[in-house]
Amino acid sequence: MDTSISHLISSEAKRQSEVLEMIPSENYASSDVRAAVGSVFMNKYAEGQAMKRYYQGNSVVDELETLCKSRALRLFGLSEAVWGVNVQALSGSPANLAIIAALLEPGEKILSMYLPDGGHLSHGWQLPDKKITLVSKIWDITFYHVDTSTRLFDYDAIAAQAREVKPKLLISGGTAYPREIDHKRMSEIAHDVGAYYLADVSHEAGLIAGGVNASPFLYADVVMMTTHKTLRGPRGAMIFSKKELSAAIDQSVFPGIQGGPHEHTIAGIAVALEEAHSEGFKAYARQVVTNAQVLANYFVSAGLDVVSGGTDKHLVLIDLRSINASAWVVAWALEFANIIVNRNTVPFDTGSSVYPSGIRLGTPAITTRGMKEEEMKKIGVWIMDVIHLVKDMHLPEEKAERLAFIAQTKKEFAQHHELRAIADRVKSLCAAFPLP
Ligand code: DSN
Repeated sequence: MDTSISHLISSEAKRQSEVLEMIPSENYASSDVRAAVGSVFMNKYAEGQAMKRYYQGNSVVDELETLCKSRALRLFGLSEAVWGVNVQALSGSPANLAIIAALLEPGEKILSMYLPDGGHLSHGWQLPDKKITLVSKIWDITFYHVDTSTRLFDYDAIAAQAREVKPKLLISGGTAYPREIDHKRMSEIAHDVGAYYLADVSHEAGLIAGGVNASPFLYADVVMMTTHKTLRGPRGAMIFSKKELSAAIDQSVFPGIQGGPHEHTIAGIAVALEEAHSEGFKAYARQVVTNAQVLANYFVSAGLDVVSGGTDKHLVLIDLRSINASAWVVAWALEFANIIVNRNTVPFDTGSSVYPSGIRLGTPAITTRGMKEEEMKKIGVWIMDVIHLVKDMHLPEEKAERLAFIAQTKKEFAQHHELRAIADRVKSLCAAFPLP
């Protein structure tokens, strides 16, 4: 055994068990999922699709991948006659790249959500003077925004923009939009201008599987989801596409952008799909949303600016500008209190991606531990206590001063009595809710 690595694995397991993991895109996969990912399937090359491989020795892998795909279709109630599914994309960003490359010629137009409003990098993020992502270097990207006052999708505005831009692809979904998306309306907007509609439901996949968020499958041409967020599987992705698009998407994944698929991950995805096909998972998905709503309501009542006033999902986005608090300071103070969230851009952010104005937090992982409304109330109070403790601390504007402040603040937080007291309470709560 490599003692250095086994020591690090133990340290990370201890860290995960002693903190409230509240980054909304994270979760705890079951031991069965982890066993499948650590299995002998990692030793096999399996380029191509089942029964059409380039290498010998794939009879068992073929069975595995076929089973995984049929479980994926079953979980979302899809007919094999209408939908195809690809389970080989390594994760969400390569999956989106493969979809776009399959559907569009280079230079064609994409209309997608503006990243700081809650979109995703892989939907073509670029700055006015700099192409940041490969997608933005190859295709012509225009972004839509949320409404300035409600911070919700303004479907009429998106429709008007689509008529003007005439994209070949309309993308919805992202990382920090706390409300349900009207997939019917988005597909109509796309189809009215002759575009495909891609619903990226990476964040809410488990909530859709559990029946608490609306399914996009009646409307979208392609649905992409990662498998490690609310779906609680290993890190990976699945691309569902209308049958007539599936061959092009399969070829775009391999050989278009990837080599051999990670069959050990596909084994883990197959296990997660079976776990999600259960009454227990439906109850989990309901509790994820209930827990997030308890937290959102508490933060609203405590005077915070919860973006959109609440949540329909697993995530809560808080704009800290209304209380003039620094998201960097709050996120780090929370970490020293054993509560892990991420600092995040908010709609119409005046900060930057490194120093944005909000924090994003979510309930998938703590709900997997079995925490419910009662625990959410305690957690909400602890988070507010931390915010009150540090809300008057601000990052200096000037770079050298800022770096000195960051180093000094982390040292202070490590010794901070009140933060340590909250961290102890968090650890006790976590001890009562062991990891799967
Ligand atoms: N990084 C993921 C998230 O946190 O939402 C999306 O890719």
